[in-house]
Amino acid sequence: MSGGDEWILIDFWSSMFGSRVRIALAEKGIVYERREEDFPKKSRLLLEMNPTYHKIPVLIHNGNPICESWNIVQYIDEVCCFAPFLLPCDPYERAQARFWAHFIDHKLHTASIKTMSYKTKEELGAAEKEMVEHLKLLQDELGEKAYFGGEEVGYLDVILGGFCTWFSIYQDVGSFSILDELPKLMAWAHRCIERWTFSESLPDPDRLRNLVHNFRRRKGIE
Ligand SMILES: N[C@@H](CCC(=O)N[C@@H](CS)C(=O)NCC(=O)O)C(=O)O
Repeated sequence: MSGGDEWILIDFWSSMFGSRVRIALAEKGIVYERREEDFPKKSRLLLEMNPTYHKIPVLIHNGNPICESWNIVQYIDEVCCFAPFLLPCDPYERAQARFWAHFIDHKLHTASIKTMSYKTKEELGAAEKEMVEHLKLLQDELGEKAYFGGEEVGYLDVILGGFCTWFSIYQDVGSFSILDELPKLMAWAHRCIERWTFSESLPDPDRLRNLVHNFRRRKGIE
């Protein structure tokens, strides 16, 4: 990487996946140009740069598109081979970090969608139970550490960090208190949000709350 590199991020403000990339770029101190999508329309640039999935985020580095947030964050860490290092050096710890990132995308994200789109009290109860179970496993993985990366922010902090603003929205839309059930994980989220690299990368909570309620009204569930 050189000082003359060009970084463009195709993004959408509310996205937990886009937030991850914003956090990683901020942690590495990379200046980039942000191109905001106007969903549900999709720009020609997005269709061209992510012809497989047509999804944001896409990071374009010197003209080369990189897709999938978990992959983009790893790419940033590899190309910007200077501190703060996000992925651990130890191969076993790296494997563990990638395992939990996969868990977040496949288990936690699915439960999150269910929590947003429930129709009946029973569906909400089941979705919340699932969500809390998944988050408890992540809280156990965090243990007594300040961050998943240890004393410093690491890969998993960035990957789960994209969800930080969403935690309050789950509580707002649902009927449970994540704070009471997951005090250590919520303290972690608070620590993250205190960093400018997270707070400036995460969506505004009020705007996000409105978006979720509008989504639920449009779907006829509110
Ligand atoms: N696995 C992808 C998920 C990306 C994703 O779901 N992006 C959403 C926004 S949050 C999107 O582009 N949605 C547009 C669509 O599905 O048409 C990643 O990690 O980047």
